[in-house]
Amino acid sequence: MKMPEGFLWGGATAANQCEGAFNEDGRGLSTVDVIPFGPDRMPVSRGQRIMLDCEEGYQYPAHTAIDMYHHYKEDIALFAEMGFKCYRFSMAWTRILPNGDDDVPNEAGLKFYEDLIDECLKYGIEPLVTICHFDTPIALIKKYGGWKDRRMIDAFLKYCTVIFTRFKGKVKYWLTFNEINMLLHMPFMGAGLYFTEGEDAESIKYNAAHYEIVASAKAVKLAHELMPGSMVGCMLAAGQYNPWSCNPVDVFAAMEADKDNYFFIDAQARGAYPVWAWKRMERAGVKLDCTPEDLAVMKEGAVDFISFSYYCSRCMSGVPEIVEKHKKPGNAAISSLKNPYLEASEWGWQIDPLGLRVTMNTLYDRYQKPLFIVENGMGAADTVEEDGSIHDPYRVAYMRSHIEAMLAAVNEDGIPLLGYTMWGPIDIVSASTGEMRKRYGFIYVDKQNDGTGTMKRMKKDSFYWYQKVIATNGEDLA
Ligand code: BGP
Repeated sequence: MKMPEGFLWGGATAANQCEGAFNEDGRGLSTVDVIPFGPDRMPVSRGQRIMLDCEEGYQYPAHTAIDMYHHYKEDIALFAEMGFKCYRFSMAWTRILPNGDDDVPNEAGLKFYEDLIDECLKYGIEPLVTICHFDTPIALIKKYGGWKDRRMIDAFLKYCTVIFTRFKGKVKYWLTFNEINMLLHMPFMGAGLYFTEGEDAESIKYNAAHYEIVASAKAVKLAHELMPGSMVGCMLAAGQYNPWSCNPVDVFAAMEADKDNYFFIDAQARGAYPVWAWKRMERAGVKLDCTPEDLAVMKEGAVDFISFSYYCSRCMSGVPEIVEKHKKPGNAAISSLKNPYLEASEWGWQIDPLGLRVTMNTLYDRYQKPLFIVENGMGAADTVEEDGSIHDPYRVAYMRSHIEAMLAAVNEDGIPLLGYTMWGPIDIVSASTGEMRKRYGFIYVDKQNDGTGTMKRMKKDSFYWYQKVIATNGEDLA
């Protein structure tokens, strides 16, 4: 089996996890810059521990990351050597509008992305741009409280107008918000939200979600006006919930858990909230600040394609004792039970390639729009041998089994799929833990958890494997 001609093979990164240079050339401060490494990372990401500036005694991985800001030419050359047809990256909002809503954009920021895009185009690599990947400008959090406030919509549109005008003709594929459903699970990382004593967190989260959904729809409309022929997608942190057993209460619980995530994509793909969403909000006592104009905008701004990340499936039961007993420990951003049928990575992410095929079928049945897998991969610790080689058969095994599932979904189930940009083709900072040790790359970067390292880039065994996969359009996965 192989993929159709023109299939967009490639890799994906996010600005804050690779660029570094957090305060260079006029860049403003963003949420991701103040999310520290260590035990406070999750409380800050969740909006429970308020940190709106860099504090003494903390290490902030995004400040230097892998310094792609200064290495992008070398890195894109390596992507081209692997045969990439597509590179998904995000623009840092505050590199372009340092305060989030400046009237005059920062030319140095725009120039950086222009050079990066030109570098991709030089090799025939199609850029796929995420407009907002976990980075709300701190200045807008101080001004509005982040996406708590409707005025964020205009700020976001201002940013979109600047980048659409500048990059039209060069960038065809765009994504509005990375993993928009993460807003519910990691509200500060997802939308710059934090909560103080006595605040109604549920209402704040759903209203912020609504403002992002409206902003996304307006961005789709604007993109179509300013860049005819452009394609704009939504982006879901996917991974279907399996019922713990065939007990109907488990089946129901799994369906309900899925709805937390479909809430967003249903609205972005269909241009309207599903009926159950209104009931859910009513039950939770959420008063949604939704105007008739918002509903009209949502209708007109439905997305062109559905993109998603897939790392693992999830599992849920409707029986409280089972949930208690089998709940995954630790810091998982999205809750799940431990599925006894599946192996897991060192970080406890369960490996379920068939779940990717299930997810693809479900999403296509639900929306009838082309899909794009924009993240998939395995975080693992690597060892550099004395001769500089890096043997990573575990990574190849994970990728192979998922690409097999993807090939089956396309060839045997007939699902339209635009492309596959695996996550982290080069080692970058982990979003959930802030570690460097959790590596996804085909290219190793000499940067360690404590911030030390030469930043030297080295090819792992998997580099040559992916090169062959792309060269044969997925036919040779050996
Ligand atoms: C997704 C994010 C990415 C990314 C990836 C892997 O949730 O969109 O930014 O990092 O997950 O997660 P982690 O880095 O925590 O291993």
